[in-house]
Amino acid sequence: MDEGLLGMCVGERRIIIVPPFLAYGETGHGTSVPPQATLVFEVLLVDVFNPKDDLMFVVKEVPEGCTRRTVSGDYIRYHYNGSFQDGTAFDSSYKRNSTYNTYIGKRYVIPGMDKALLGLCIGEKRRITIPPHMAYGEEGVVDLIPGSAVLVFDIHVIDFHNPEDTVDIKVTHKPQECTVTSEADDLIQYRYNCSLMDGTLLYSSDQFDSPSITTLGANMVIPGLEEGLRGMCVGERREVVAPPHWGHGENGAGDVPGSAVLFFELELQKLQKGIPEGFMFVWLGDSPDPLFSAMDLNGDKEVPLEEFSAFIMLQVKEAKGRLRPGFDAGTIIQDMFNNQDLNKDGKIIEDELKLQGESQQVRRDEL
Ligand SMILES: [Ca+2]
Ligand SMILES: [Ca+2]
Repeated sequence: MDEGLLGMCVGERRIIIVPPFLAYGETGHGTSVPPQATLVFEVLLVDVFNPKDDLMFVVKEVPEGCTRRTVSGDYIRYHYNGSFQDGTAFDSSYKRNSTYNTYIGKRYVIPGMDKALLGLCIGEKRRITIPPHMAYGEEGVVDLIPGSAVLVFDIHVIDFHNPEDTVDIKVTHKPQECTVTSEADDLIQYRYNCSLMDGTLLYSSDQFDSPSITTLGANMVIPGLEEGLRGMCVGERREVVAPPHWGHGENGAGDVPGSAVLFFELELQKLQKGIPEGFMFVWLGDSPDPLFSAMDLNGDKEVPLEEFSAFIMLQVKEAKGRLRPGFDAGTIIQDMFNNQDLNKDGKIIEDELKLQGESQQVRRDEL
């Protein structure tokens, strides 16, 4: 039998005829094998390994332009089909409709897989063969993996990142005229596509009827997108890769799976410079002088909230002043009015404006 099994490959079937002198000879064996019996075995080789085997892999697919490969300490998300050497499937991440996620090199997975996950590219597909001493050993796993089984995994790397990663920004188009760039407080309009690293499109500004508008620094978008939108000029395009700790984190959100790396394609369409921290309204040129008579639209020497509001909105409309972008104008104007109406009687008179101006430099700058 020893001889008959040599040189077989997995899946091969053989009839092995063993003469008595190579089997149980003159004595036979128990009640089932009589003396001098020639034995006929039908053999199917299911699984083979050598204790000296290392894991083996075959690269099935590597995306073009792969510049970074997994190292120990990275966090990887991958899909896999697990089978035995005879092709029988025992597990698959696809049937759970969720990637398998793990840190590499921290022994969270079987030793063979921990080693096999090194040196991979995003999008790469490999077939990995792991001998039992690098998998579940002689014990196996009850009801799932027999003892001493060789495991074959077909894996597809969806993405990986390192906890140290920051946002990766690649400028794909820069307009010739690029002097005014986006920064905190600016109100911007932009186009974007947001995808997973395997190319699955999650969100796109083209899906919405209204344009995507945000105030930078106002915590309105995920930090990775915020970072990617900074320092852009109108017309500039970028590709931005945001690791999950700059995105939706371990839990994900909406269609974004937990710990997913996000890929953004961005284009800045409009840029409106914002207002410095601490201000809610600024004059874009010189303020009217004298201010009170400009504010007192009907000339009755007092300015109630309605009149004050009409005055401010007129400045905004004529681009003489700017309210803080991204905030409710009515609320801002009410606050500004309350600051000027020192005696809280619901109207501003000239003396209040003067007093305010003399007592608080900051307030005068505001209005
Ligand atoms: Ca008035
Ligand atoms: Ca008053």
